[in-house]
Amino acid sequence: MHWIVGDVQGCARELEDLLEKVKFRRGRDVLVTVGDLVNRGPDSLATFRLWQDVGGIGVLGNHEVYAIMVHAGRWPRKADTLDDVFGAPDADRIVAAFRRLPIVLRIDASAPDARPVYVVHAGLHPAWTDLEAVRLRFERAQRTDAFFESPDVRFATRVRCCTPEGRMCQEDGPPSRCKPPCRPWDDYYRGESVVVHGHWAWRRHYRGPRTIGLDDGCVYGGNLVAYCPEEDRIVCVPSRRA
Ligand SMILES: [Mn+2]
Repeated sequence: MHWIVGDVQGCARELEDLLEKVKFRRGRDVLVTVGDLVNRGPDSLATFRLWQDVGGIGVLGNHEVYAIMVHAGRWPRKADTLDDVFGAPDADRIVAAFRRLPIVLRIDASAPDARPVYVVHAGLHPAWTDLEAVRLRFERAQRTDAFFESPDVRFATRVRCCTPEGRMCQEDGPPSRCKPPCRPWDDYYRGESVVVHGHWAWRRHYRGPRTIGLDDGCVYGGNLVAYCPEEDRIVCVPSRRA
C-alpha cells in the first residue's frame, strides 16, 4: 500500500507516530511525501533519515528548493531550521537526494481497478491538462540550478491561488482570501486523475472533487495527514506541539 503524507517540515516524531498508526510495513508499503519534508520544524535531519530508512519517495517542495539553492550558494540563507542538515557529514548526499526528487509523481496504486494518482507539492498550472506529459517533461529536464529557479518549478512548488491564465497571486491564507480574478488552482483542474498536494497549511486537510490537500499544518500544531489510495482512506496524527 501507498501512504501519501502531507508536509512533514521536520516533524520527525509525528512521522514516526503516523507510520506506527498505519502499521507501516517496511519493504511492503511505500511512503510518499508531498514535499517540504524538512525545515521550519525541529528535526529535519531525523525526518530525512527516517524517510530514507523506510525507502521513502516523494516530490520536491519549496523548502527542498531552498535547501538546494542555499547549499549551492545561489540563494542567501534566511532564518531556517536546517543547521542539522547542512552540518551533517553527508550533507552533500542529502542535498543531492533533494535534487533528484520528481516535481510531479504518478502513483500506480496496487488495487486492480485503481486509477493512477498524481502527487505535486503545491499545485498545477491551468494549462497543464496532460498530466503525464507534464510529469515526463519535468522528469527529462536537467537538474541544473536554473531548473530549480524556472517558472514551472516555481509554480508547481508554490502556487495557491492563480488566474485562469496561470498568473500566481501571492496572498497567503484560506482559499476565501484568493482575490478575484485569482482562485484556488484546483478550481481550474478538470482532469480525471486525483491530484494529491500539500503546501497550503491555511487550507488544512480538504477533499475536493478531484484533489486532496494533505497539509494540515503539523508544524504549527495541526495534524500530520496521510492518504492511502488503495483504501481511499485518510489517517491523521496530532502534532506533538499542541
Ligand atoms: Mn510548501
